[in-house]
Amino acid sequence: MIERPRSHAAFARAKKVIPGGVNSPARAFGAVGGEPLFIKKAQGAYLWDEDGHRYLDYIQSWGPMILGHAHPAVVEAVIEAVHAGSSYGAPCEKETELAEMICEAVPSVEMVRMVSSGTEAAMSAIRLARGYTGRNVIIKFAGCYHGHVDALLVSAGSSALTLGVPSSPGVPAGATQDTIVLEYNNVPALQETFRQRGDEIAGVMLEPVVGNMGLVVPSAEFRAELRRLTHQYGALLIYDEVMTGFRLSYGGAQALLGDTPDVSVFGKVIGGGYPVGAYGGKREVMSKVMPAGPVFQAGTLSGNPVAMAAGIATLKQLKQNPPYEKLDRLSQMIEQGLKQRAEQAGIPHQFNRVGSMWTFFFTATPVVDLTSAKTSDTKKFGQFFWGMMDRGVYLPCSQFEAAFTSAAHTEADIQHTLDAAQSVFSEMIR
Ligand code: KE4
Repeated sequence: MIERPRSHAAFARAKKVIPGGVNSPARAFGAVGGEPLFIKKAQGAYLWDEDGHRYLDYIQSWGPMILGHAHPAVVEAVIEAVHAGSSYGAPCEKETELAEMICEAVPSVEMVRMVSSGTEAAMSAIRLARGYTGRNVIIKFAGCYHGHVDALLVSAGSSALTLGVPSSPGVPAGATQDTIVLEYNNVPALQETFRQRGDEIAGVMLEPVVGNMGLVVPSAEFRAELRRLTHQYGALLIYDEVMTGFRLSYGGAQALLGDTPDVSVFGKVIGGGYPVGAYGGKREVMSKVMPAGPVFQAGTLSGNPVAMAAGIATLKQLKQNPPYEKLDRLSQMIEQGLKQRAEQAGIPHQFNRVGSMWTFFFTATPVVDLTSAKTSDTKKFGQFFWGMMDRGVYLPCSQFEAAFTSAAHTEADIQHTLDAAQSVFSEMIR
């Protein structure tokens, strides 16, 4: 493993004043061993660490940087905005402009409320579902992650799963007593739950394409039953598009799949790397949100003009120069190249992908839910992760995360990625 003395020193310093030396456990490298790299700068498809090493970036801040880092249009918009002040505590037109862009892009969304993170958006969507229906029970799916919301931090994916702590200390039983956790893609379990408790269910929340147990695709039957049963029993269908929104298509996963949820949750891409989350849906539902309706939700920096400027600039780029065909083509090159090299090396694997979100699983078992995802050899993943890192390719630091291709990646970058993987696979089977 390459020595990285400056990151090592930075980590030691950080651990003295920040729990675990990081501001989010997902970055702690707990799942792959070793120490996190401290990043000095990012540009386009690349990250540079404090020791001056350059990496091809497939984590992209866990999804927001679809255009690549420090895109000139976003930088320019943010600089212009910041000179006009960074937060007013009063409404400004930029909030309306981004809301209009989201509503125009996502037909199921007629109104939207801005917040400052995906967690805040998911938490608020749950409260709205409960306030709108007058019911308490929420269904979520094992392996899906919706931020660190007490009610949903049960069998969560992402770092909670990675750290082997599917439900966290500090979450009181009262906060999760109304949360039912089912297996993703398990249609009979969904049907039985609605049969037994349908009139208690306020909402069903899911990642419409999952990133947080590694990439997992919903079956058409699962999606159809979700929509049919929620309609039949008067529960809200909530698509958490924090990761997939404006990433899998300009209209998100729901546009790609042809689905119409009642409420959608957004984050990541709509902030262009700045703190933005949002939840939106039908006018009739969203009109319940205060001050239009009685369901309380508020936030000091919600819709602040600088983050709005970054989101608007990002969505303008995505609308004017849609990268989705390129993202799919480059990601398909990765898929075909990695599968071919793994087969040649005799390494059991699965490769799941939708557009520019993908995961290479070290398992021979098709990955369709959390149980099958967890058949993956996480030790092998750690070897792969560090082998690729030492060859200048920065992958998500967990087997149970999705990797992201950006519009800044080039075919040469993909070729470098495949050459590195070939070298690592050869090392792994020696
Ligand atoms: P944030 O609160 O981190 O902005 O969003 C929470 C969230 C909600 N829904 C989905 C589908 C998400 O993927 C996320 C956050 N994703 C993780 C990585 N898988 C963020 C990384 C981190 O927590 O540091």
